[in-house]
Amino acid sequence: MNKSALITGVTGQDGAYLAKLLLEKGYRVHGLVARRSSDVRWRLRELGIESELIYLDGDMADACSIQRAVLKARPDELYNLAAQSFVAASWDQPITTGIVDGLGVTHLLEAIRQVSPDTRFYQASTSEMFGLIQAERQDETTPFYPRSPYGVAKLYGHWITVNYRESFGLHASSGILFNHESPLRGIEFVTRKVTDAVARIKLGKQRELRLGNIDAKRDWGFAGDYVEAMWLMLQQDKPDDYVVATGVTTTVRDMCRIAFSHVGLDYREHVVIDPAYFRPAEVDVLLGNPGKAERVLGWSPKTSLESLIHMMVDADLARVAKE
Ligand code: GDR
Repeated sequence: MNKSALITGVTGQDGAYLAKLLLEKGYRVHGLVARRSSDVRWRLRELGIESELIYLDGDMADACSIQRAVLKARPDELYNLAAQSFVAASWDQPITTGIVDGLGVTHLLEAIRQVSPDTRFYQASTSEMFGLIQAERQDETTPFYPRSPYGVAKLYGHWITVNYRESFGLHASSGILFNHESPLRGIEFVTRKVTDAVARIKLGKQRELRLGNIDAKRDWGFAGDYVEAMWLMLQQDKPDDYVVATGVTTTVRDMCRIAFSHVGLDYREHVVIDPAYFRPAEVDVLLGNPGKAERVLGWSPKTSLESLIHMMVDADLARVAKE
């Protein structure tokens, strides 16, 4: 009998890549989808897997719908990738962010505890939990000091996962993932905003690109590599928490330079600094140490930032040219 998986947030970037990986491994893949009017399945279509998933209606804010989905899917593995994941928006919607990204995790853990205690659980934790805490390289022992309602909500999700593991013996693991990008990244995030603009400027459809704090430093990896680490965590005998990162940090400015120069442009001629994109509180530097994931999971990142950004610019050039 094939293994069964349930992915919340299956229509997001990571959900789409993870669904593809699990289908390739022979899993029956269920995806939790909230009812929305707009087309949310475009990523699954781009990966050619839209018709291969089993869709279950459910909303992270609604415990009943979560329990029903867990009962229906009876998953061997449940991956919680659902979130209000845009940091900047979390100041505009702090309550929704808290309910979905924080309490929503408890809805899932309770459903597992009550109706499916053998289900293994993955929680999408984040480097945003480190926030203000700078370390030479942030790892599983680095303290947390989140800097946004998003980071605060995710910290609750992280600790409730640890707590249910310790309280009830659930096989529950957290991946503390640093920024991870791809051609399927939402346009609101800075890498994709830049690569889309590079394509539009190159093709004469846009002139300038307005950005906020381009001195922020991020440890950026490829989402396709990172979903493998999620799967590996749930294959271990013991649940645990792991940092997933590249161990290299780059400024937004240098990421722009890489993207623009890929098509022979100079970012300084197009990027305009706009205070509207500055955040009420910023995380200045993120740099992770993936040593534990390398040692225990045998995982390491395969894609450099240069090849990631080139992949994204090329995909956006093709997409914009077709518009
Ligand atoms: P982040 O990603 O907040 O790190 O969270 P994002 O790409 O939004 O920002 C990265 C950095 O770029 C700066 N920046 C801008 N950001 C955006 N979005 N738009 C701009 O115009 C802009 N100009 C400068 C930001 O200030 C920031 O410093 C991502 C999300 O995927 C989270 O869900 C996830 O948990 C973390 O990564 C790890």
